[in-house]
Amino acid sequence: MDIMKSFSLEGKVALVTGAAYGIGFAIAEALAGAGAKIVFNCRNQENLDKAMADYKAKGIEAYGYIADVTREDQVTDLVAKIEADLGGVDILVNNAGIIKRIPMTEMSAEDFRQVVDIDLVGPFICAKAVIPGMIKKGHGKIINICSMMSELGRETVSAYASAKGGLKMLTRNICSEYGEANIQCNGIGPGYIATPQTAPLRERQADGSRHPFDQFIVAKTPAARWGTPEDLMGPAVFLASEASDFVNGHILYVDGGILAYIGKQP
Ligand code: NAP
Ligand code: GCO
Repeated sequence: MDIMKSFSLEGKVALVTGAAYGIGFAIAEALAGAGAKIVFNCRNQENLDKAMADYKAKGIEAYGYIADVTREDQVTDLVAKIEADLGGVDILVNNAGIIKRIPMTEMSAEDFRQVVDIDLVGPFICAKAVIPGMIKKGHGKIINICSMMSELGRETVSAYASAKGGLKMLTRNICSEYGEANIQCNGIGPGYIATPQTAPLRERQADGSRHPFDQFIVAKTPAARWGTPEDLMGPAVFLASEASDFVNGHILYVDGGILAYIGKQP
């Protein structure tokens, strides 16, 4: 058996949501490197235009669309376009997501709903849109970008942790409901990754010292560093490829060991 062939994505079409930059961009780059055709979406035209140039600069002919994952009409239209133009979605990466860091008693129900809408309802809407086509094809890969907050809570992230905990269970439910159709649905749980989303947690202090949270995370991570979007590239190719055809309902934590470690004595 040519084991490396099982990691190939040649001939596959991957939809990576929210892949204008950050983790989604790196995952899309990885899937392209394994041979997949890349489709991505985001909400902001400026982000889309810059992303198209960034993909081109890396030699990737990506197809980019403005579509909000919380809008079922926009997602349905996007998937229909992919089916008409590219033959349908073989791999869905539910990456688009936001976070709001607000103490729960100060958070409005509207803020809570917006986070859950994007981080949990969005992946439901996107998975619901692509599964019928995957059933017709006789195969499909869905990768939900979960979080350490699928397992742990912390101050100010009640909405995000609730959404990501729900996303872990949505992952397991899609596995349960569509495994028989040869659809594998797994999650990737990144640790603390250096992207725009976590930039506020790494900002230098006025006196030039490192942010206390930055120091906390480095002390709490056996790898003694923040992750980078590139750290997620290999795991994403694995879960998107035939190499993981018997892996289903699994959350693969790519966190430098942080979930396994009590943390260094101060
Ligand atoms: P990011 O840098 O903030 O990028 C988020 C991306 O999602 C952007 O492209 C954004 O583009 C898009 N997006 C946001 N809301 C959207 C919507 N409603 N519809 C379509 N696109 C939307 O975030 P990131 O750090 O790369 O994180 C990506 C995913 O990984 C998220 O699900 C996040 O929760 C998860 N994660 C991140 C970390 C970390 O430490 N960074 C760790 C664990 C998990 P527009 O604003 O233009 O729409
Ligand atoms: C936070 C961070 C985390 C990371 C990630 C960890 O405020 O605690 O943003 O939530 O983004 O989800 O896995």
